[in-house]
Amino acid sequence: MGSNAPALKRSESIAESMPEALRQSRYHMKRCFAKYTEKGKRLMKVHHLMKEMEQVIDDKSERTQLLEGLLGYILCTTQEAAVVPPHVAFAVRPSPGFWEYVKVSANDLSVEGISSTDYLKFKEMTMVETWAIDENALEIDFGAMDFSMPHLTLSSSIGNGVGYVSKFLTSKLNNNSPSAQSLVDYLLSLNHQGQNLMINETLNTVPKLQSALIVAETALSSLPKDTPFQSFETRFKEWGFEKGWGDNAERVQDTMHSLSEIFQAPDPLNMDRFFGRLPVIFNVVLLSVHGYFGQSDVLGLPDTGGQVVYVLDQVVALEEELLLRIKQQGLNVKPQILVVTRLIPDAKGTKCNVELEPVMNTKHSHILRVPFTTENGVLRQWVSRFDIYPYLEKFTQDATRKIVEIMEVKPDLIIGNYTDGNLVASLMASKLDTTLGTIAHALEKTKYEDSDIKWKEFDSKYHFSCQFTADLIAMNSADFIITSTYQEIAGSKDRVGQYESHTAFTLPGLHRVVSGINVFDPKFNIASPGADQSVYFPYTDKAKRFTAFRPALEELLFNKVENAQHIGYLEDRKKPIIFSMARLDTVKNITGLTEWYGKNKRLRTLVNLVIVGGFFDPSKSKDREEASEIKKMHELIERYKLKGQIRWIAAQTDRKRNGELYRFVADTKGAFVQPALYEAFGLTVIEAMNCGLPTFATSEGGPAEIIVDGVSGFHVDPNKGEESSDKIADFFVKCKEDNEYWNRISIQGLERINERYTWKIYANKVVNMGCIYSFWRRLYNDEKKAKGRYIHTFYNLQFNNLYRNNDGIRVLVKGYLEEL
Ligand code: UDP
Ligand code: LCN
Repeated sequence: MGSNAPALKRSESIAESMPEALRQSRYHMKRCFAKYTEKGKRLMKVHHLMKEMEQVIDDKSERTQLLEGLLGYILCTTQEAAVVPPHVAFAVRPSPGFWEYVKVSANDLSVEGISSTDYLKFKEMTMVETWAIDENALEIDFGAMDFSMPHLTLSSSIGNGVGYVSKFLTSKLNNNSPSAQSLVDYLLSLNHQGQNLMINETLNTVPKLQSALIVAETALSSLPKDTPFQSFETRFKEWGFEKGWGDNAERVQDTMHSLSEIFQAPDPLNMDRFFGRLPVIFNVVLLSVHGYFGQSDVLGLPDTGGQVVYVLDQVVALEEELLLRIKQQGLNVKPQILVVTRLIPDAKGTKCNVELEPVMNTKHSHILRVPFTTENGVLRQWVSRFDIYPYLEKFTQDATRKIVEIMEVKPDLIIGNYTDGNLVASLMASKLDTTLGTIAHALEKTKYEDSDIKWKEFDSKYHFSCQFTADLIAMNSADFIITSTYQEIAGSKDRVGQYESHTAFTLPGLHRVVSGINVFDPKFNIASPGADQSVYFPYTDKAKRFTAFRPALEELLFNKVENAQHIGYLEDRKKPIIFSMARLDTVKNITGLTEWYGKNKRLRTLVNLVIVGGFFDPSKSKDREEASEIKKMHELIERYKLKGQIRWIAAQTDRKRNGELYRFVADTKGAFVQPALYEAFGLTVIEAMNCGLPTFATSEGGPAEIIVDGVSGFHVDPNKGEESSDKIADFFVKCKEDNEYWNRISIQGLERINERYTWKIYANKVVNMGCIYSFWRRLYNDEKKAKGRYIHTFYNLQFNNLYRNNDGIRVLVKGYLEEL
């Protein structure tokens, strides 16, 4: 479709504009629809639609003309079509988050707008007709519970939830509205271990609080700015003000003024400012259940990747932010953060069998490990994240007890990570009535084509029936959702977002989700992670560099011996290195990169290839995908005779040494390549960029947003190997021609990181979320309760049965128990 293709008129729906578009090319369209329907029922993707159209309209200029018109636009924005002759039902996505469904009759080309429910039924008809026509098929409709909560309306606003909640609060809290009293009640409820904060009962109405604020502000204006709160604490308490407003006269006055402004005429700026200063969060629980969760020697173990890095860095950043805020609030309180994970007795030499462990680089944060138990006792070994569901309910109960015992109060904020952590977090937050944030890292649904409609094909391996259901429960329970990038929520112009794919989908035989999540819900926020800048810093920071690792890195990269640590060798060590590091999952496409390199003679002449990931004996891998990727790596090294140009190094667990490894590669004027078939975010991308290493990263997923192509790095299309490997080769040719080119990309990568991808920016955003959504959930308490009851029913009647009756899981659980 040309860029000047006529878009829909704003006022027109697809259902309204399509008949005219079809009429204009009626002859061709009749033939086209006859072709679409001639094979009977089936599901078609946009490339199928295009291909068959090409077969029907063989004149290229006629085809181009058609594709440049409205019809081309409609076809290009179609995500899929369900063919049930004589009809073809289209799911059209004109822009991120917006969907429209229409059915077209192949007989007379009549067009009718249909609901998402009807579209899903069409889709089911192509596979499981009995379910599609079953009048009692279970339909899940979370949207039915959204009675009054405001929603965004523009695709471009998606992901800026906090900003819009401030705006919505502004209109809701205008003078004399009952919501202004809700704010007073909320302030009255703030306390730390039973001690009031901000105000006490003396100021229990808007007028009383407003007058007291005027008196207090006048008193404060006569004090030196740095007068400590303690000097006027007693007088303020008599007026009804408690601790929490600030640590000195200036800050207290500033906070009070923001509140006075809100009462007078609310505006988003003061709203943001005031909520950001409230003493709401002291005790935080972060749930990250699966994998080996430890601070050393765990990375690269099955199911143990970026999530662990993310959560550990997150704790450090959150604790720093809480300590800063608590000081500024004038309080003398210790924050507590507990990272809750599972205790694995067979810890494989890691500390995953230790119950309580302080988190490094923090003062008050711990990892708490709680074992999985069944009626047979404690489960000793690691369990894949795909098989984990049967253990989670009991784990939630045990962990909740333990958390309250250790914290001695209930947490103020619970944040879940990934499906299992999010499910546990939802159950826990509902039990404790605590504000809930969730983080997906990567939702699995979009990783596999048609994973919903064909769920049965995947279920024995992945148990997606459990996973997608758990994800729905968590995302609907959450008060706010933290995402790493926009694309995670709503995708891009052409690609459906991970959350967006849960808007309407169907698991035939289980349930039809007619409204699963609304990406325009202001609960969605983008807060991208950073990389630990004490570990990942520019290669040019000579004084900071961990030079002690040099000899070991020399050995790791250049020693010609093959051993359990490395295989292959680098004949010409003067060449720059292209480097990649990842778990050996299929989706990481490390084998793809190896093949691109193997096939591209020019690239092979220019650079060496270094891969870090997995290990070398497939028979020793317990992970289903890892074993096959290991085998494939060996085959590729043989097939393309890569020895002499490739070094394959086993998974590395020492972060500091890895930091130095990225810098070592930068010293060779090399590059980092992240070739994943799909990557949710991609921590390695920002680690490399932090080290000043020019980075080529996949155009599929988060990295496409992190890097501005050609400026702060480059995008590579994982599905176009030749084009991608040529792009990398072109870069190295250009570096030879222009001495400054490599440096420019390196510096621009660093600039991009410091503007957007740091933990400081992240922690500030997340604590603000905790503060503002704690009030937001109260304001919409009735709605929240109704949804809570619906979720409770769904969990008990559907989810619980799913994992109990899931044959695949039953066999696995039996297997685990027999090993005991
Ligand atoms: N990593 C590592 N050793 C390895 C492979 C990966 O230390 O052998 C680290 C890597 O530096 C990064 C994380 O594991 O911090 C991987 O995160 P990413 O977001 O790239 O991918 P994920 O594994 O979470 O899918
Ligand atoms: C999981 C993933 O797949 C990565 O893309 C992320 O970077 C990582 O988690 C941390 O969020």
